[in-house]
Amino acid sequence: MEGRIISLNSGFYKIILTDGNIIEARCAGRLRNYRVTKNSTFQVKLNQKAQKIETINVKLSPKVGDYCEVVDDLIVSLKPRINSLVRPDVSNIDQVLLVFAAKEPTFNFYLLDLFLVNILREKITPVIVITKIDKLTKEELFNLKNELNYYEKLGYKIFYVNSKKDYPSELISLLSVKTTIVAGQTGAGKSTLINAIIPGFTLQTNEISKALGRGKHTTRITSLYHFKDGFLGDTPGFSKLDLHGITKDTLKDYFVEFKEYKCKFRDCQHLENSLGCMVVSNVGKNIKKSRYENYLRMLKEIK
Ligand SMILES: Nc1nc2c(ncn2[C@@H]2O[C@H](COP(=O)(O)OP(=O)(O)OP(=O)(O)O)[C@@H](O)[C@H]2O)c(=O)[nH]1
Ligand SMILES: [Mg+2]
Ligand SMILES: [Zn+2]
Repeated sequence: MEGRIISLNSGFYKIILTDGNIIEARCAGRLRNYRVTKNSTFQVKLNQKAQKIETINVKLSPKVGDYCEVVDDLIVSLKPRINSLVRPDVSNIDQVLLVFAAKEPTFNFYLLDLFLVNILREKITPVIVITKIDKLTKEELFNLKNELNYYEKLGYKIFYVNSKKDYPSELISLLSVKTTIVAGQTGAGKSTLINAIIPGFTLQTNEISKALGRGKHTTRITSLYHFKDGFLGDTPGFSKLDLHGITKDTLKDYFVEFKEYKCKFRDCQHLENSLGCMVVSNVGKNIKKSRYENYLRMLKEIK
């Protein structure tokens, strides 16, 4: 039997089979990827891209999002992954809704840039969703939109929602036939957003702890839900994010605007003291200052 892992809880994997049935299985030890041949019978509409990937012979443990083969109640093999994120821990994703609260927790541009880098590295499409806009004054919202306008110009879609009231309908059309997950800080409103999107859903949500200014980790596991011929997944929030597999030389590739200014120096890291660097000379003009500062901060972290 073949299927896709939609959740993992204390060693038990929930798997949606190609016929739509959901079963529970375990995994005996670590697995080996196996070759996906062109005429593989695994032609579910769940995610056809899985067919195109070359075999990589690594041993890995199954995770949510993986396509797998099950014999009896055991996962026996995994399909090669298209991509794989560490936080949240999930694979074969087309799209991530980066959920940021406009307020509570406070909007954090560094986290946004960090997130974008991690997602772009895995060739996943980011969509920025700003929740809790009802908590801002008109002026505050205007200012936030003004700041975020820069990201829109970079080509990222941004949605502004009050998930408690509005039905973010424009967002829905982006979800069909794709695997999309919500990701973001604890208390940002990820589960609330999914409840607003999927009719009848009542995932557990929780007020963020005002005293601490951060959330209480309400969602504890990643789960994919079948929606619009694709999947929409809820994930646990986090308060910290690392850079995974990114080096000091590749970091700049994920700051898409840097490429536009065609720095003439080979292997330039666009450091502040690089005389004649076209990126540096555009900072504060065409390049948002906070983006550049966040780039330097990440570079420092990598080094
Ligand atoms: N006013 C308002 N409150 C919201 C909105 N979205 C979420 N909330 C509230 O924010 C709190 C946190 O929401 P959750 O959906 O539990 O947040 P989460 O991101 O899933 O949190 P974790 O599961 O811990 O990662 C809840 O009290 C929600 O009711 C919104 O658009 N407006
Ligand atoms: Mg949640
Ligand atoms: Zn440069």
